[in-house]
Amino acid sequence: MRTRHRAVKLGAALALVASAVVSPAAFAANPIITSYYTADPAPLVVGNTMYIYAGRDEAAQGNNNFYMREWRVLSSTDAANWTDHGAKANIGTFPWAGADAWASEVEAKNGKYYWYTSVNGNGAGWMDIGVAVGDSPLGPFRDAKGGPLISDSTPNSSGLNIDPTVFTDDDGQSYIYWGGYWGARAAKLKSNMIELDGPVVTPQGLSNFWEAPWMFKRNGLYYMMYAANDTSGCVTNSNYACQRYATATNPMGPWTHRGVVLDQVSSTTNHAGVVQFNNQWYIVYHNANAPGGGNFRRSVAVDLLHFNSDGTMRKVTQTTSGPPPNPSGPPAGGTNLAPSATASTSYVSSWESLAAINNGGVPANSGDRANLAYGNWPERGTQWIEYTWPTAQSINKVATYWFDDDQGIDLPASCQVQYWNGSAYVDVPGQSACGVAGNTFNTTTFTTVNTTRLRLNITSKPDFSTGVLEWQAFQA
Ligand code: FUB
Repeated sequence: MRTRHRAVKLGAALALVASAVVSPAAFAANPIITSYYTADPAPLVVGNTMYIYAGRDEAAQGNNNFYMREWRVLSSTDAANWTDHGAKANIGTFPWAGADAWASEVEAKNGKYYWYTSVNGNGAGWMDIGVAVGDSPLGPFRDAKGGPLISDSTPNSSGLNIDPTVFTDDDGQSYIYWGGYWGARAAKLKSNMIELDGPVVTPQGLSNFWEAPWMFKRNGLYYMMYAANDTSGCVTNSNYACQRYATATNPMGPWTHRGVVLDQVSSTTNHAGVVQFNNQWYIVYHNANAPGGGNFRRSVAVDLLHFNSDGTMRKVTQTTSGPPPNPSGPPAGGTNLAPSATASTSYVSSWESLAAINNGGVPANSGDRANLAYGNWPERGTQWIEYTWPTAQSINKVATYWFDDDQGIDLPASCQVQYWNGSAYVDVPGQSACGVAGNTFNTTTFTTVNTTRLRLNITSKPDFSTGVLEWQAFQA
């Protein structure tokens, strides 16, 4: 980032329109997309889908300055083939900002998606951290606060307020970490996700921190990965950067430095994120490897990440092939008996389709109608869907992906799995919680039943109807 110069402010009235629809395209190599330049990737897993939120490098060839005006989204269900969803936020998303759509990260919380961004506000100082919010991983996103979450006027803020990474611990407490120019910072977030909760602290132990922190947790241990640019084992020339990492037993540190996980890349900046997806760990980063690429024309790459048995990270092998396809399967394996069943229901809206529930679709999120949707609007209260097989089946698990159209259909208040015992419908025995989370398969296990008919009772929230994108039933 030493070569970074302040970009020309474009003015708050900049008329940038985030793309509403972009033709999807598939990619299966590194960089994962070469039709334009992408940088500062932040992965997020929702259900069976990995999303990557990335800035777009628009600098002309030979221009040694960042020119970045929008943030884009890509997604994959196998971490190898990627769909481009276009720009889902841009400088115009933040009316108080004017330029420099730098590194960002999305955090899921409270059923919403909070997009923390580095952006050049029009106030005093240079870079600020803003936050946008949306109801799905693909938005639409709107400014959540009406001003920066963090700016130069935030007490004890970083010398450069960029590169937010947000982490939510198992107890529900969220934290934000950020910083550049060697100044790492951390703070708690209030549960509304748009206010700091308490003082900004300076984390201890992040040796040679330069910028681009990324926080995650694995097996009870906290990991902070970050860009460093020292020449003591990191880079050959301090215009470049590597990714070092540290671990801690508390999300606020103190941190113990563990070493380099990603060597210098072909671009001067080095910005990465780590995520677990379909039982495999991945690192998502950028380099200058696309045709015509450079330090201000970067491109996102994905590679496998491995841990040693003591929890330390192995150094990443940077590839041009990318990882092998790792498709989503059913939640915990087993044979899904749903496609061989006949489906019936208490009610289906005439424009929706009961066939949705057992057509084998893998929804990207709860609003994804790509493989049809079952909905029972305007019915309320308890409705049911049911499977019938010509012969008895042994079943001990179901998985439900709820439909939520953000209109009359919402996630249910509760649900209950029942089976036909030969004379009546009764609750399946030993039933685990019947989950009602959006954007994921909700798995319910129970003691094996032998039956020709299985039913899902769905109880709506007041004033809403309910819907299902996929209902799987597994052979015991
Ligand atoms: O893309 C602009 C800046 O370069 C990011 O905010 C830094 O992390 C570095 O990648």
